[in-house]
Amino acid sequence: MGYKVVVAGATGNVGREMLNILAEREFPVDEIAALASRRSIGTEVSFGDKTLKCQDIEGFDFTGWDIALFAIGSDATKKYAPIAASQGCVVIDNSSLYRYDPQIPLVVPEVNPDAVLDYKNKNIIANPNCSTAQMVVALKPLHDRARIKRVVVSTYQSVSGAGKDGMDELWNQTKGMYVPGQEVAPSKFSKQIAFNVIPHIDVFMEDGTTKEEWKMVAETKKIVDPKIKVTATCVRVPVFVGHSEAINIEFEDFLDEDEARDILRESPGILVVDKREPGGYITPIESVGEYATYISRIRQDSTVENGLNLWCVSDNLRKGAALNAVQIAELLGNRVLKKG
Ligand code: 11C
Repeated sequence: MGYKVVVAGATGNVGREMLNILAEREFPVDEIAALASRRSIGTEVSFGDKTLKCQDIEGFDFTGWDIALFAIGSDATKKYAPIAASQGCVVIDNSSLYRYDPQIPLVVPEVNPDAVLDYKNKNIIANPNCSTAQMVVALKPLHDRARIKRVVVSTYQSVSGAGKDGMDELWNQTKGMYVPGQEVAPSKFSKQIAFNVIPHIDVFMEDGTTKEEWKMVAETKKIVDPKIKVTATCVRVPVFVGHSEAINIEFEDFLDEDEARDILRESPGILVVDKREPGGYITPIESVGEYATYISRIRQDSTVENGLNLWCVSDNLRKGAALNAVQIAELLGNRVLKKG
């Protein structure tokens, strides 16, 4: 006996990946419903070798459904998640709406699996931001060994983080560069993204940071340890899928680069690719469609007492969103709901 599973936002980048990953990982599904907004009712989406027709999320009765994976953005989540939760369906939400609510667990299964049990508070579990998810998978085992004091991270984030419109803008703008009269002006992004980089993701905060940068700080504290100080610079780059991060870590205790490499090699969710030669590292295009968070360029930072640098790459639509959500569903299934 399996679960009755809902995927809300099934036509979006993340919703489609949720369906793919549920099928790939053979999540025990008895029945599945793909939900979307009114304009996408009837749109067909794939679930393994099956095709599902999207149903209207408005008015959908979640009673009797076990788990709902939500990828519909904060505004729609605000409307529909409380309905699903109150009808007894556990919501695993990919938006930022509930992440900072102390009552709601924010879970990365490799890092804080026990937090999933707090789902009971509101029948809702939050999925972190993509740039945080991959970083904390790498930080946690190193923190357990040498206690992290401070993290300085610069991100190189793909346009798929901004949804299909972001991907279309990069594609059309790049093509338009070569066709006189077909130039595409910035619309989804604040400046040209083709052949450029933009140091701005999400809205600006009062202190000059962006919300994306603030999320990395707040979410790392909630998931790993509130004592860890994080400072981030988040940058959009002309890459379709795969976020990269240059991470500088300062520890309380000394951690040798070789030991760090061994620890990361043994850690769940991580693949170390770290040869000190041309090509001996991972680039975002190689992470596409994969589950792993890849770590390369592990090296001592001798400019601080106990410092380490590393390069971290992952598929932002997978570990950064859909995969993490499905892993939470698996955790919930194994630890709490126990069917399948
Ligand atoms: C981006 N990280 O790359 C964002 C997308 O809070 O879930 C995901 C935003 C979020 O633009």
